[in-house]
Amino acid sequence: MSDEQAEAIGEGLFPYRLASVRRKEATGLGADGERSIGFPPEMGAGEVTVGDWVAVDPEMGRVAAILPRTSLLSRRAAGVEIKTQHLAANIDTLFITTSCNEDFNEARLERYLALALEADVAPVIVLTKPDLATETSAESYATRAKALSASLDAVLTVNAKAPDAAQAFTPWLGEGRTVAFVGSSGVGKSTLINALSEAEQATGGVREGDQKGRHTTTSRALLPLKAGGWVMDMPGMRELGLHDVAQGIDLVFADLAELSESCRFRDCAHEAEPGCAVQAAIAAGEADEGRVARWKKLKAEDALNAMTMGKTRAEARRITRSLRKPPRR
Ligand SMILES: Nc1nc2c(ncn2[C@@H]2O[C@H](COP(=O)(O)OP(=O)(O)OP(=O)(O)O)[C@@H](O)[C@H]2O)c(=O)[nH]1
Ligand SMILES: [Mg+2]
Ligand SMILES: [Zn+2]
Repeated sequence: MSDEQAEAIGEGLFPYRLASVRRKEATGLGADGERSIGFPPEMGAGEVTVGDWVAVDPEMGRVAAILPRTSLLSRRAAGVEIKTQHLAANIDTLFITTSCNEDFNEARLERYLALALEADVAPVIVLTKPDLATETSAESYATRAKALSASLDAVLTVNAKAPDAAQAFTPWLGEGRTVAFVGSSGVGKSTLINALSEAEQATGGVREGDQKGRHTTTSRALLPLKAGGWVMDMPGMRELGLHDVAQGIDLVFADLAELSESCRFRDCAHEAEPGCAVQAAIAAGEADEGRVARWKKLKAEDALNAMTMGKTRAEARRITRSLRKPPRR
């Protein structure tokens, strides 16, 4: 717990860390061990998330306050309506996990990077299953991963089933630290967590044809580590919807964002405008065309989401106003 969190616990209340959250109740870990914690009527389960520190009223057994967060990872919830879903709170390091096979996808990794950097969480890319790739290709995956962003904390290549799998992670673990694993189903998140924590999270096989996982982990869970600190397991995500991550995108592509400040036009789309510094860098071989294309696509998606969100709010205001108006006679 941070000092700020400790100071925010009110009189007569006790701190618990949420290890799992369901619709009507959560499981909290505190000084007296594990307990079930309810929500007050005015609070929805969506307001708290796994990893949250909460102050609990011991008699009511309910959340009295959510303690200030050091970080909050959120994504766009699935569905046509634009809503956010909190994924995890108080995470220090995000281990973005992918395997040395068809799962490796630059555009998807960049989305995870934007998610982490937007929330001020240090991103590390973890490449699993090097033992199933030929040695040269495992290395080339690492090279591609390192080229994604200067904001990456590290790129690790780890055989999750090897007896020394946990060792690579020690720099990010320890008392007071919280790490989380994200990535597609079947890449080895739970296998790694079992290696780190002596937990027994279920792990599952992958499909023969395309190596896709079977969604073995079905809910988020926070596990305390024996050596101190915490690790969070997450279900594999089919896709990561982003929302409100303009800053995160600028941090992933900091070099391109900086470059674009030298474009002649402030609103340069980096297509065929005269004086475009980004196109000039591509022509000079200093910027990768594919990466620039992915940057533009991600920015466009974020801008569109922000616009749609604005519209939805305006629409909601209009409806609210019309409801308040007295009916005309
Ligand atoms: N050979 C090899 N197999 C691995 C490695 N990492 C994971 N596996 C295997 O891949 C399968 C899937 O691993 P899980 O740990 O269940 O994957 P997960 O990411 O937790 O998947 P979900 O819970 O579905 O999101 C299991 O059969 C693991 O034993 C690795 O580095 N090398
Ligand atoms: Mg799992
Ligand atoms: Zn430009």
